Amino acid sequence: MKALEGIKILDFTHVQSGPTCTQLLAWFGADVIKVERPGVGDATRKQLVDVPGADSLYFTMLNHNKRSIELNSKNETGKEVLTRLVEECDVLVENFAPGALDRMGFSWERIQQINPRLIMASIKGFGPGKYEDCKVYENVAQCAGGSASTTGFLDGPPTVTGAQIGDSGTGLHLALGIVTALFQREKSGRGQRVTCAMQDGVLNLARVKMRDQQRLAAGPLKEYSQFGEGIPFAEATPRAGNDSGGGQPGRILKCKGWEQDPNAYTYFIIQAAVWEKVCDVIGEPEWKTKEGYAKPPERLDKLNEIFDRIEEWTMTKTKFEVMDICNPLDIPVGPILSMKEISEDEGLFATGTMVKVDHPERGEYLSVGCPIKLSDSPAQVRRSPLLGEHTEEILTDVLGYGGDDLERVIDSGAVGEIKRDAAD
Ligand code: CAO
Repeated sequence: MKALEGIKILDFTHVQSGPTCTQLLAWFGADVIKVERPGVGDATRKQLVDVPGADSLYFTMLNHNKRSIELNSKNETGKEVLTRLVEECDVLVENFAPGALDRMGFSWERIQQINPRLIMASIKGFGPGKYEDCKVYENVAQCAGGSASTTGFLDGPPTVTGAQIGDSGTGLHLALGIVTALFQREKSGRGQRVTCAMQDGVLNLARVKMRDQQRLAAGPLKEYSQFGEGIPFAEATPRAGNDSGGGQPGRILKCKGWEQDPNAYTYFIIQAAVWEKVCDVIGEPEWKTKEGYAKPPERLDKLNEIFDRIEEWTMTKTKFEVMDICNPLDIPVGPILSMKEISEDEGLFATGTMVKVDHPERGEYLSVGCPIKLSDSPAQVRRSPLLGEHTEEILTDVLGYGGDDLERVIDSGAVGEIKRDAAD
């Protein structure tokens, strides 16, 4: 039995933020019914296409383990079917532009009338306030949530990160809100609204930078490289390059082969507790006791010199050799792994974090599996559905349509063309 078995999700999500959330719920065993516009579907199906005619990786990697029903929610019969879905499902998840669901005639008030046990979960770009009506994408959220202003180098512009903290990060937050609301419903019997704004989700992940904003009032942030370099702090948390956020000096350093390989680098942290081991490893044993080097505060104005010396050593080793040498000594290091290296990492395939999935249109492709492991409910990654692949099965098995009634719905044009031979 899967953890969320028996829970039905009306998945009205699209693009990335919402689908990330419902994909997690599907991996945990919920029956996720993805509602898509007839003949069109989630826009990502046709975005960044690599195999002509097939659903894109953008779509297939965000919609595993779901079923797809085509449904025009603005058509009268479509509204009837949607109402039936609201009656049958436990959770509705959506990330439409603000007001879109109301315009369809499915406001929160209306949904509560139809099914008071339903949990309605929404992602919007901003919470209530002056920006609440804005449409928002990933990088807008990274900027508005404070991440971009604190990412990058001091002498460069604000920078966005490759990790999709606005979209996937908010999807993750919303999933927690949904299972929490399901837990409360066990006791209260009532559904509730769950909302998560992308700005808020990013800010939550940038929490330590808000910590630093307040610490600035008490003086300069000594663990930032700029302190040791004698560069004054301004009013806001600055960009900290590759400094580590936890107060221990850290940098990204070149390793053997860096001239050809853009990822031949390692992260290297000089934790106070292992300073002596670092000195031995790099061949500077006298730094263990030398004045100006022995104690962490004394080293702050020498970090460039120290890391240059460590880099001289790391450049004689591959990033994996650095890891092999430093790890047994508890010196925290981390190789900069490329997506290519990760895509070939057998260990990640063994744990299901990376998976190979078969797809009728595109053949075998790689995907990232479920990063959260439940011992009693292991995730089995199944391919994403083709557009409308399960329309008939959902109308009959979930909603109980049959006979003439089913034909009426199909003939109304509300559910697109029925696919009776969808491939496995
Ligand atoms: N049947 C009929 N109509 C449908 C439908 C269906 N099955 N599914 C969607 N529609 C309609 C919507 O009702 C809406 O119509 P109205 O504009 O008349 O209300 C229309 O399709 C477009 O929906 P949208 O405004 O949500 O889509 P968009 O492409 O214009 O905007 C996005 C996309 C992501 C910017 C916007 O949805 C948004 O801001 N969402 C919230 C924030 C978010 O999740 N952003 C992350 C996106 S991932 O980077």
